[in-house]
Amino acid sequence: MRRIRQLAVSILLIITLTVGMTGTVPVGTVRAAAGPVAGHGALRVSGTDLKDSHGRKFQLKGVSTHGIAWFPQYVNKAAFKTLRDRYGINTIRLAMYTNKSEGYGPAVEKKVQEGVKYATQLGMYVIIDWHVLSEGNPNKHKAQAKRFFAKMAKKYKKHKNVIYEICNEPNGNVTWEKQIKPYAKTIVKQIRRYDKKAVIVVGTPTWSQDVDVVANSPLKAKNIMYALHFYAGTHKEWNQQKLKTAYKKGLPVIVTEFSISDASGNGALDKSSGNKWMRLLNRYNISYTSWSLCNKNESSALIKSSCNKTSGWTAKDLSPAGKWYFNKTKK
Ligand code: IDC
Repeated sequence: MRRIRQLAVSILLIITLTVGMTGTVPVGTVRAAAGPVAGHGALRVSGTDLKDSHGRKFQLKGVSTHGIAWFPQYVNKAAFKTLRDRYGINTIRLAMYTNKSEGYGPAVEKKVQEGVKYATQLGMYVIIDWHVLSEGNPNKHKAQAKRFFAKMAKKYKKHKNVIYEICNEPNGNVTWEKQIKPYAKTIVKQIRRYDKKAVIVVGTPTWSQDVDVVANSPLKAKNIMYALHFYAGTHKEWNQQKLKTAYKKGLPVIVTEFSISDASGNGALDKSSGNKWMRLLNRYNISYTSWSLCNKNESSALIKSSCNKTSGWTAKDLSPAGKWYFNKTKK
């Protein structure tokens, strides 16, 4: 009898230990180390939605760097980890300006690859942003873009977490039909030579505002999303209407850049306009990444200008825009 009781106690002990080891603690640890990509896998576009590998609707909640030539110090693993673990961020957008005068060259291309490496190690999604801005017309650097995206697609074709954004904000005297669509066709074809499935984000006319125009003649390719950018202090109902029109026409839209500052990246914050935008994005399951991860003395910067930390930020290190945004993303 005593033997049996002893045996029962031992079995119970073994069960408890086994459950303890293989159950909650270690699995939780592994999951935390592996990050969102481990749970959601490769993403794809389905109708207006971004979906994960289980076919469930998925939303990127991200942070965009400022130009990585100016603020390379924020492209570090500890920074991305802080954003992931403390603020619920699942995506990093690496903004690489495309003019030599804005730092474009081999050093920033290397920085992009460094950023992709950290994001991958942390199981985060990462957007490689070809940051067309002052040149207006994306065709101006089309040859470089072709070369760059071929290189990236070859390198990252097996990655589940890499997203390509091929022209940040076309602007000036360019239209969807004449300049942007032909450019997009060329670059998409180039990426697809190596990477058949990765999500590709295409910029839209007027600093990536005219998604309603693009909705009338989107590209025929698969896994494409179209960028809508807004700065809530400047862009309000009129721009939201463009989004509503595009969405109702079935265009898959992604907000790869936004802030609650004005369109200059500075000025007063408009939280109430920002809140309206966020409600709309969540209602439509639209992904977003906020401009920008830096401590520049401008109101869209997410870090206080007096804070020089490049990771490990707590609430007191965040700017008012940072506090507003991370309050929404953190779990
Ligand atoms: C801004 C930066 C600012 C920089 C300027 C020019 O916040 O520090 O001096 O670019 O390089 C965009 C652009 C984005 C802009 C941002 C704010 O994609 O590069 O960043 N903005 O003006 N589109 C609309 C607003």
